[in-house]
Amino acid sequence: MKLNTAVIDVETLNKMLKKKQSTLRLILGDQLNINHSWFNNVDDSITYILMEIRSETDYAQHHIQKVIGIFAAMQQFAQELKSRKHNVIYLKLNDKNNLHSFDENCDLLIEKNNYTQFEYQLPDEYRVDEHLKNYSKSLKIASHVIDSEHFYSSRSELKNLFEGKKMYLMETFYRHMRKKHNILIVDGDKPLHGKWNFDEENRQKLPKHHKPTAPLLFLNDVSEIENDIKKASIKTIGVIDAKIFLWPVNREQSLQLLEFFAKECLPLFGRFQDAMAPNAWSLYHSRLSFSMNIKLISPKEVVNRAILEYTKRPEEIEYNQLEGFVRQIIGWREYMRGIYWLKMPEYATLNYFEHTEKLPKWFWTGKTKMNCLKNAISQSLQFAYAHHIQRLMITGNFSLLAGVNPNEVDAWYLGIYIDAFEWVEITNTRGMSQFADGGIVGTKPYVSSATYINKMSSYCTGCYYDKAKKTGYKACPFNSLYWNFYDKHEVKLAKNPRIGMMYNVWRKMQPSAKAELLEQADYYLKNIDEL
Ligand code: FAD
Ligand code: DLZ
Ligand code: SF4
Repeated sequence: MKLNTAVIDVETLNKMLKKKQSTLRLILGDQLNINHSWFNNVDDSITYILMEIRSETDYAQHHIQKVIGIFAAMQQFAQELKSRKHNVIYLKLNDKNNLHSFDENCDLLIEKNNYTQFEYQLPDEYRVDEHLKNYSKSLKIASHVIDSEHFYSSRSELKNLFEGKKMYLMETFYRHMRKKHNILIVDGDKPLHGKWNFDEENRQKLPKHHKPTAPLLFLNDVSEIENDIKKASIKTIGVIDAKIFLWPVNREQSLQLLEFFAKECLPLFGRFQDAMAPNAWSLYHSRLSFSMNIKLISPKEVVNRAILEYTKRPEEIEYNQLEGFVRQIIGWREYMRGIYWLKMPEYATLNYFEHTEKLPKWFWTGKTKMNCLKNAISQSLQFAYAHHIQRLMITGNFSLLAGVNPNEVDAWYLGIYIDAFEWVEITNTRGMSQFADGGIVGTKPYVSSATYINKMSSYCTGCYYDKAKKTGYKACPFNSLYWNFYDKHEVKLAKNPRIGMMYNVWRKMQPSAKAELLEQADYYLKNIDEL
């Protein structure tokens, strides 16, 4: 007998067998984008699956508000899809048939419901990307991956832009994005108002009697979700009052927060972007990172809404407020993502200064006499939020000066903030804040003594320590730790043109003064849990 052989794919085989085509589409907890093309048409042969699973609740010790926020948003999103007549399966945390991993749950459903195709959107996190790539390869049915249709740039855009270059300057990337997307551009490729970056007009301290606008908060009752999390004994950090979960959990609330930002906060956003004050936990910041990172709203919507407000109120909103805000989103946010996809997985292992210390215990309680750290940490535990300068120049600055292992620092940041997803957390923490990448993201380490903290905040006024003292009783720890850091890393840093000046000061200091500073730093480092 003569045999004919041919290579055919699974899809063709299914068609030949006249098997009814049906597709399982996986939606991750940070892919809640209702405007994705997946949802343009209702198709009865397609089923969407969302799942609350231990692989995701346990890969970091998350803030309780982060887990609740993601579950609440996932549940609302599933409801929204159902109300639009899509087929949806929602696996809750304590469902008996929940196997707690993306692949095992999908396997079970594929077997039970005979799906002929599996589809997912490009994940934002390397770990999940690898997991789903391998899972797809292992499947006996056809599988497809599609873009998440959220970002301005593709995963490889930054890589392509800097091909053959040694430095990955954010400013270069930002200008490229402005031109490519025609944002705040005139005459084809020129920056509006003659300059690309108006940063030097920002960065002011809050005036003494200035009362910042109160933040818009939501009163979401999430007690049911909190009970589920407690029942499953998931280890979390931080606190929650489950009757008043204040973060947006759906698109409508996210759009309300965007409106509030445009009307109330944008006019002073840039000016007080770097300011810090006790009891004012978000100042004029947008608090839109959570909504954007889980894709309830898109960066385009946010940028366009801010530009519209500026256009409507040119007398009230100075251009530097707008440009500063747009730069954070089309510049920093997209840039960090590009660096992530360029440098992972190696990026997660970088430790330029070879730091090995542990974080002080009070990073989990806020119980320290250092007022700046007490405020930044306490508000993070209370709200799962701190703004950029608190993250960079208070907690990040201290961790770097204290020589903490970047793995420890990353784990803390990945857990504590409601907006923390690895692609944007690790590049900011390990890169920008800890300089563990040796200068890929930043051109110099962000460290400071009390001088900077006092310049940008009123924390020092109420502090146990004395901001002006470098050594001795109640001397501010930042002051000696700062010089200790430069001394310890002279070989790695002295040649950096942005730091050379500091080494001139250090070298000219009296040997006795230097020794006193190093002794003070040594004492503080040995007694770090008591600070
Ligand atoms: P706004 O001040 O209102 O800024 C508007 C938007 O710009 C933000 O929502 C955010 O999407 C974007 N943005 C601003 N700065 C950055 C930046 N450096 N990188 C990326 N996007 C930026 N951001 C996260 O979204 N997730 C994180 O896990 C995260 N971890 C950080 C860790 C450290 C050590 C540092 C220094 C920064 C981190 N950031 C992170 C960046 C930034 O601090 C937050 O995006 C911002 O504080 C979120 O608050 P907001 O929405 O009120 O921001
Ligand atoms: C962060 C998170 C948490 C805590 N829980 C879930 C979950 O139960 N189910 C889910 O689909 N996603 C969750 N996420 C978000 C994922 O970790 C995120 O989708 C990946 O990190 C990819 O970016
Ligand atoms: Fe922070 Fe030092 Fe100021 Fe105290 S004195 S708030 S520790 S910088």
